[in-house]
Amino acid sequence: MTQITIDPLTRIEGHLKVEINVADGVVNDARVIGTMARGLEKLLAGRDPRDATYVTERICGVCFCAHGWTSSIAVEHAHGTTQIPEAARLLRNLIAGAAWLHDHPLHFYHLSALDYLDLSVLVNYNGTDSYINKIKGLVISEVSNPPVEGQYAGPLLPTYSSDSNCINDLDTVVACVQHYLDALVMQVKAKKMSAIFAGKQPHQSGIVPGGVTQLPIKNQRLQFQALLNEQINFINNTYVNDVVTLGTGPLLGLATSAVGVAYPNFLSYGGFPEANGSFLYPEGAIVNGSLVSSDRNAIEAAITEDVTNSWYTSSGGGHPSLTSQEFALEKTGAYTFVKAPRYNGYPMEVGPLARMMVAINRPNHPAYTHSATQTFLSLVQQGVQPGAVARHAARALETQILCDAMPRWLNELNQLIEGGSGSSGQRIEIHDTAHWDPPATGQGYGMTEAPRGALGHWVKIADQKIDKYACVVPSTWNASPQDSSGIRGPYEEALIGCPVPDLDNPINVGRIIRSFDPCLACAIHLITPDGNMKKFIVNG
Ligand code: NFE
Repeated sequence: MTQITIDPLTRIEGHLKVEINVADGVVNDARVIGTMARGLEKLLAGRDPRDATYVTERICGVCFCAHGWTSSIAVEHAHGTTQIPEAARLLRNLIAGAAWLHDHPLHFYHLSALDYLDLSVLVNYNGTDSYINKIKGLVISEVSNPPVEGQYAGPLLPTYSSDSNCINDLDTVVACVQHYLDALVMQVKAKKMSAIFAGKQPHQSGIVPGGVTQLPIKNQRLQFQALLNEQINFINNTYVNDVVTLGTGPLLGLATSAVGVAYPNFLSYGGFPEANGSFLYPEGAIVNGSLVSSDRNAIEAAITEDVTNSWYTSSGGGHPSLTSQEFALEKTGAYTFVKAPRYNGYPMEVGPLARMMVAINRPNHPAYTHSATQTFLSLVQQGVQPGAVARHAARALETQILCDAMPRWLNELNQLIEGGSGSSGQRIEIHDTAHWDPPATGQGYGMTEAPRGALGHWVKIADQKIDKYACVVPSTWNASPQDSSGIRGPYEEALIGCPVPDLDNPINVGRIIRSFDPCLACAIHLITPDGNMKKFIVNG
């Protein structure tokens, strides 16, 4: 048996370490390790509850909208606010939706696609086609000009060597590298969309407890519409095409294998509220392949966090609002700063695949009949397994669902504003943040869907200040360690059985973990400037 450590595993976004044991060419044990200390919730203690929206957005540079939104809902819940203005609902959907349009293609093109491409066909190209040579020049300069000598920090490297699953058709590789570049431009535009309605990006400032800060004027709405049209074109004609074409073509063998399959347990809190109280992406919990609940309050009550193998005090499990936030670095057996959330004791996969699995299990929900959901269902019926390739397909297809909803929400917003229900530029929070007193005491939670999955914030308020704050983020669910029963988290379970025919080239491990789109910055929230965790704890 051979032990392999990959640290960091994630491309660009780091601090996720993976240790695997390989015997007879397959992984038979795995530990996923979050290597940064979590502490952001402690920083919130004693602060004004309204600060939580802005502070929690700093957890992460990609899903900040989700944190700000979820935090606002948690504070609203603690306050007793059950309804926000209709225009605020639409604006929140549009602000966060634009962030998703940035996030999902980024994951595919910039963080994952290179796991499936054999760039050597481009590097070794000797033809005269000027366009191909231009693309080749880009790849070569990545290879030969590392910004720090000997260290490849560029987007195309580091990467593992190609294997037999890598695509080596020159035209496909060239097209994917071109789309990699196109996607960068589209991401700038998606961020701009979100900033038009939310004041700035990253770290929006438009969503606040009670609503949003202002209504956009007509010019802003027109700008947003124009940029949205470009996004829809790119998502439908480039991103989804690439993912589905690759997944059902050259990668079909991988897609129909068990590579990267975790548990038949999936969780969605429901994402993007509609006017009638339902969600664009349906809520639900699937355990052992069956939908067991679609009641959000019941789901919330069934969540616990186990810290048996995490560097926190107390080994017992508890509701997220109760679990320890005190570090215990010397704890025997502990191996990660990530806690182990469980639903009724079960590890649950969250994210695009989970949302799609819930959608295909809820035939009466509007999402079920969407062509993207039906495409996913047909992939499953054709034998595509809920593993690495399926996660990419689900992510791309659910972006199409969002692309269909966003113009509708924008139209509704236009009608609301132009119909006279609120004049442009007017503040429309129901609790103006400057004049709204937080409740003296209260407790609440917010549950949303972030791009990487189910996101929950819990807040307890005492003396108008935050007494305790807790975040259970998507990557906490997926990157969770073994619990007190020795049950692995979803990343760990997905690695069991992973083929590693070449011990020097564990490319399948990267494919599996990256298919979840890990964000350890979200899962664990603080690092010391010198990287010395212990020193921080002692002095901190
Ligand atoms: Ni830092 Fe996040 C998302 C949240 S963590 S990216 O999406 O919440 O999984």
